[in-house]
Amino acid sequence: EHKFWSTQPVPQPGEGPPEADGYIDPSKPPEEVRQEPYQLPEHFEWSTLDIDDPVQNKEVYDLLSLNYVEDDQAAFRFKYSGEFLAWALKPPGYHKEWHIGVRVSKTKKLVAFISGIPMKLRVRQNTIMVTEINFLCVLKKLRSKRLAPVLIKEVTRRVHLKGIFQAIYTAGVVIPTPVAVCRYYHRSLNIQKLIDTKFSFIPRSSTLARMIRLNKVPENTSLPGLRQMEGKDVDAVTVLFAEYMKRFDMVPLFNAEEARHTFLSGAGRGEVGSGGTGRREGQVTWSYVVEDPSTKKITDFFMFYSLPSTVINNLTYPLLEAAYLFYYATDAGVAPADDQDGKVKKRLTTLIGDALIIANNAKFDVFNALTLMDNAPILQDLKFGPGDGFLNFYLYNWRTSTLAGVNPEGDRP
Ligand code: YNC
Ligand code: MG
Repeated sequence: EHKFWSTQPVPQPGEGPPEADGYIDPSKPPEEVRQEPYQLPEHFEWSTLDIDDPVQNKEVYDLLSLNYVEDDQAAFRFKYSGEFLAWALKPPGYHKEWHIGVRVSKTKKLVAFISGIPMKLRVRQNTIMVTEINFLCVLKKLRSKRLAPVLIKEVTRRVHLKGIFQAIYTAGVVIPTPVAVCRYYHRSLNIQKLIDTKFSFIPRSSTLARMIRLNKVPENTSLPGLRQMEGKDVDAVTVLFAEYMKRFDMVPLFNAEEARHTFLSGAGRGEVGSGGTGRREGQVTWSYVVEDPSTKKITDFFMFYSLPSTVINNLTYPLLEAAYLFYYATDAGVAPADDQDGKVKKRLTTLIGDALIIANNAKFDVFNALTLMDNAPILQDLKFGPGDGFLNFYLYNWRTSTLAGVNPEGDRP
């Protein structure tokens, strides 16, 4: 079935839940790690990409723009910006050796890519150093030639050389073996455009006018003390986030420096932006805090990021502007993740409702979220609808039982 994945240290089909959490293969001392790069097919060569170099950044951008993830109907394709790539690939302590390309030896054309970044991850009660693998991409013309396994083995080797033996990654495809499955939900903002690009359809029982009315978003945010996050908020947000994330079973652990990078991406770092309307050129993240007007305490935080998709074969609308809900935290939520009095749900509905208003004012067409963290219970009230997309979460060389409670409504159709 899985010629490659059956050889890898991942839970195999039919294994059942493990007796205890832990690694599959033990770590190796550096001298036992393979020192030579894996062999590529003839006429191809390895190339380490420098994402800070505008020329190389553009090469990755171009490869992904034309060849990265599409939906099942091949109607939309993710279009990560160069700024997004710089943000995603260069957290504090990143290794440039983990930004791996494959080039045609003769022409030097970039034809494949895979990346890893370091991250501290808590999985239930264990904290492990992992690499987060992302942006695996092979030129369309070179598909189904078993190049992907070579890229995966090479990144694994380079990660092992740095003393890391576990990884986290997500994919739309199902391979051995997801640790969690989430469903994409979508909140329509620009109805007219979503219909014209066939992202959404008018149900038989509705009309365009009715859909526009139902999805109307207020002009002004509702929470007193809501403002853009700034550099001076980093320490408070780092603590708020760490406390809130104790509710969940698989979470990244950020120190203040990592939080600053993740929450205030390059473009917005330490700057005060445009006050939530409009957007700055190349802006990747939108991060906001609630500062209690009387105590001056930071009580809440949220962020979303900009990830447009190419609308394939649409000349009127070449780009769908999508905002993705990313991290958030509120002091209404503490561990464990129960919410018997509905306090968290209530607070988050207001908080993320304000995120929708900011995204709408910034002219995003749609606001996307996954069924993870505390999202699922608030999606319906905020008029999100289920999409066709699912996202599978994977751990490499780490066993734990399937994460529960992540996916209450996420059954595959
Ligand atoms: C995938 N997305 O099953 P078997 S997500 C992992 N993730 O192996 P070939 C994948 N494996 O089943 P193609 C995968 N897609 O025979 C396919 N595979 O065991 C497996 N698409 O290789 C597949 N980007 O080269 C099969 O396939 C084998 O030419 C087949 O290339 C695949 O970034 C791909 O969706 C995805 O560019 C490169 O289709 C290509 O089709 C493509 O013949 C569009 O490969 C873009 C796209 C994937 C986005 C992502 C996360 C990747 C995670 C990789 C696994 C990391 C493991 C941990 C490593 C570090 C460990 C440490 C320490
Ligand atoms: Mg291939």
